[in-house]
This record gives sequence, C-alpha cells and structure tokens, in this order.
Amino acid sequence: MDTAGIPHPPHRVPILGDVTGIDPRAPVTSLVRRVRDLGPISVQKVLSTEIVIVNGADLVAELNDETRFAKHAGPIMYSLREIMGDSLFTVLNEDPNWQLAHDILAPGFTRDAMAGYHHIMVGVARDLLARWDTMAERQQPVDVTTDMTRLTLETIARAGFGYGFGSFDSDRTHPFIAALARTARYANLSAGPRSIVMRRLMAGSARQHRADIATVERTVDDILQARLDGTAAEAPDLLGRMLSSTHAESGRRLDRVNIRQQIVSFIVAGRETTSGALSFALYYLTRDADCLARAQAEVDAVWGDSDDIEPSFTDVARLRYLRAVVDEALRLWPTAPAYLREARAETVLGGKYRMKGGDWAMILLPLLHRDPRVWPDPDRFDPGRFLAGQAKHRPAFAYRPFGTGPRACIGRQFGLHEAVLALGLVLHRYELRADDGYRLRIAESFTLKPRGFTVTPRRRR
Ligand code: MNH
Repeated sequence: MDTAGIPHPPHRVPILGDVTGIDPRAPVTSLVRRVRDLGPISVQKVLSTEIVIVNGADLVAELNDETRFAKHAGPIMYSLREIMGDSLFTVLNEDPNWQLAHDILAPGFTRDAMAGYHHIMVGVARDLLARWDTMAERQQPVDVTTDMTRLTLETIARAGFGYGFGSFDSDRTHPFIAALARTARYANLSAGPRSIVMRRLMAGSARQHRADIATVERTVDDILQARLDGTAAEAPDLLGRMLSSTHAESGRRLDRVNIRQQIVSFIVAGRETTSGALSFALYYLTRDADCLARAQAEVDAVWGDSDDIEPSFTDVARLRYLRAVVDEALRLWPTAPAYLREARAETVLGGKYRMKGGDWAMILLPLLHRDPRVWPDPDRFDPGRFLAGQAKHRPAFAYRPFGTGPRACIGRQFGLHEAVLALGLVLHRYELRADDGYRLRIAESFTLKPRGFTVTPRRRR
C-alpha cells in the first residue's frame, strides 16, 4: 500500500522503524496509546513491514464493504494456524473448507440451537455460584477474570462437545489450558517480523512447545473418543454436527483432522473473548453505583426476591440493561481487539490512499470504538449508548466487536447469551465489593482481559 502521506508515530528509527515503541507484553494497549493522536489512519513500520492502522468510522465502513475488501488471514492468523490449522476461524478465504465448515456449523448457532444450550449454560453458571457462595462465606476475594474463564471454558466444552473440564473442581489451571496458552504464546512470538531472533531465543522452549502440542492433541482425542464411545454421537451440538453432517451441496464431510482443529479453535475463540467481556462488565459495574443499582433492579424485576430461581431462555432477552452493559464493556474493551481487511483488487481508500489487490489494513477496535466524532465523551462507561433507539444516531460501522462480513463471529449469540445470563445470576445473588485501590490493568494475549481484578462477593439474601 502506498503509505506516503499517512502519519506515523514520532521517533521512527532506521531499520527497526516504529517497533521500539511497542511493548511486546502489551502490544495492543501500547499501540493504541501510540496511534490515538495520529487520527483516523496511521502507519507503523515494523522492520520492513508497514502496517496501516485504520480507526475512523468512515474509513472502516469502506474496509467493511465486501465488494471491495475481504478478511485478511494475515500475521495473527498465521501464528494461530500453527495450533488451529484450517479451523473456521483461521482458514483462508479461498479454501473450500471454510464454506464446508460454515454450512455444517451454522445450524449449531441459530436461536433454536441457543435455546437447546440454555440449560447447560445455566448448569455451568450454577457451578460458578456454588464457588462464589463458598468464597462469600469465607469473605474471600475472587479473581474475576480467572473465574469467568472457568465459566466460559466449561460452557463451550459442555454445550459444544458434551465434555466437562471440571474447571470448578480445582484451584489450578487445567493442564490443557496451560498448554494451550503456552503454545499460543510461542506461536505468536515466533511468527511475524521478529521470527528469526525470537526462534533462536526460544530454542530452549521448543521441547516444551512439542510437549504442549502433544497435551493439546491428547485432550482433543479424549473429547472425540468420549463422544464416539458414548451413545450421543448424533447429539445436535457442535461436535455431533461435525461428526454426522454431510454438506448439502457438495456431499462432503469434515475429516477427523479438521474436526480436531475446529475443537481447539472453538475452545480458544469461545473462551477468552467471552470471559474478558464478562470481566470488564463486572469491573465497570463495581465502579459505578448507579449502573449497578439499575442492573440489580432489572434482575430483581425478572427473577424476584428468592435465590431459588429457574432462569428460562426467554428471561435472558428481557435483561436489556445488562445486555447494554455487556455491549458497552465491549465498546471500551473489545476483547478481540483487531481484525484485518485486504483489498480484493486495486482500489483507493478514502479517496486518496492507493491499495493494490492483496494490500491490507488493520482495524484497531479500541480506537474505532472511541472515535470522538461518533462517541461523545468516548472514554466514559455509559450503557445508555446501547439502549433502544440509540444506535440509529451512529454510523453502522462504528461498533464492530464481532468483526464484519461472512467471516464475522459465528459465536456472537452464544457468547452474548452466556454472558448476560451469567452476569444476571451473579448480580441477582451477590453484592459485589471491589477493593477500592484497584486500577484497571489489561492482560494481553491475543485477547484483552482485566488483570488482577478481584471482588469479594456477599450474598444479598
Ligand atoms: Mn468469535 C470470529 C470476536 C465469542 C467463535 N470472533 C470472530 C471475529 C471476532 C470475534 C472479532 C472475527 C475475526 C476476524 O475477522 O479475523 N467472538 C468475538 C467476541 C466474542 C466472541 C468479542 C465474545 C464476546 N466466538 C465467540 C464464541 C465462539 C466464537 C462464544 C464459539 C462458540 N468467532 C468464533 C469463530 C470465528 C469467530 C468460529 C470465525 C468465523 C469465521 O471466520 O467463519
């Protein structure tokens, strides 16, 4: 892409370019700080690669136009492909496996499918409440992000594959999750422009990496085997659909290797993003007494005054304010913070930036979501922005936490239902006291989450 005339951060140095300003442990937040003042489009030079970053709502609208642009399965996806191969999330656009997997899995994400997962989600949320009841009795603080990640792992595994990880039975991280986190980190660090240096530095951990890959594969084998040994081989969950569906048009089926990659990918994509959204929502609620009071009034109106409740599928849709809280949390901290778009053919972006076919740009969501031309007082948490009627005052593409186009998030309704349900049950049951001294810090891997955020739950009744 012709980057002449696109602003870049100050203090660019020879050879390394702008890379010295990016904190490898906090790539997204440091990037956001650096480019925030550069306006709606800017460029980062990372060694010989130039990354164009777009965060103005009008330019993003152009990049989201499917006739001119498509998903770019670029640097982020390359490193993820090492562990997820040709999963729905990481597969290249032109690979026929995308359409095949999409068509086989889409019926697993309809409203009817969600209604089918609902009772499983309620069961997992009850496990969380049982844990928090114990902590409440002992007046002990809970690490919110850790527990929300327990919830989202159990939810995707039990609802998607009929497999439990026992996340609430143990205080330590499940070995599968620890291995997955290390492999993702290793793959991330050893991909991209730093690869030659990093691979050398990480040679020592190459053995660990191989062991981790083996752990991941063994676990996925267990998940598959448990299903094949059981009687529910054709259960209408994600695994059942992958094992038994034949594609209507092509007559093809997903092969075993691909099914394993899809399982890993769903666990990664479905877990960290949703747990981050829940954690940020709880963070903001504990900072704002008015929002919290309004949220608790809403859950009390739906579920009344007793702790002994049977939340129904349709109850969740009635929690409008809670949904707005989650939407607003995802505005300020889109937990999947960026996506990439490439030009299908030669084109001119914004009437002046020339792109050749294949040239791509990054949409940095924390900045799109704080574009001051669209969002008044953009850093302020205000769920009111997402209450009925508000969205029509904004451009359509000013808010994209789930990506765009045919490659947008397939799990959006799944994640939102899970998050609003769990948030509702937590708020209905507990008073949440955060420790006053906490200031929001962000943990980054591929996703964003609050780090070190604890609350001490206390039973309301
Ligand atoms: Mn999800 C794609 C964000 C929950 C499964 N997801 C995406 C993309 C974003 C995203 C952004 C597009 C990435 C890109 O363009 O490169 N996802 C989220 C967020 C949440 C989320 C913010 C929760 C909050 N995602 C979930 C859940 C699941 C899931 C839950 C599974 C149950 N997501 C996916 C899959 C894709 C995806 C699969 C890839 C879809 C495709 O390319 O066809």
